[in-house]
Amino acid sequence: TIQVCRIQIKGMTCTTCSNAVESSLRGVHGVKKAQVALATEEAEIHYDPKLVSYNELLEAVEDTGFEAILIT
Ligand code: 9UX
Repeated sequence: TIQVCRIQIKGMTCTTCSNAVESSLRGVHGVKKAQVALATEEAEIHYDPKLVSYNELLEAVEDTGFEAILIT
C-alpha cells in the first residue's frame, strides 16, 4: 500500500533549492512520487512504507541541507 505524507521544509529560498530537495526525495528507494512546494514550504511524498520509513524521508531532506519538520 502506498502511503502519502507531508514534511515541512525550512530554509528554501529559490526553486533551485526546492528542485534539489525534490530530486533527492525522488531518488530514495521506495518513493513513488515527490512534490516540493516552495511557497508553502511543504513536500508531499507518496511512498511504500515497506521499503522506506518516514524517518528516512526526513533524513533525505536534511541531507540536502534544509531543516525537515514532521507534519502531523
Ligand atoms: Mo537558490 Mo538554495 O539560489 O540553497 S539554491 S538559495
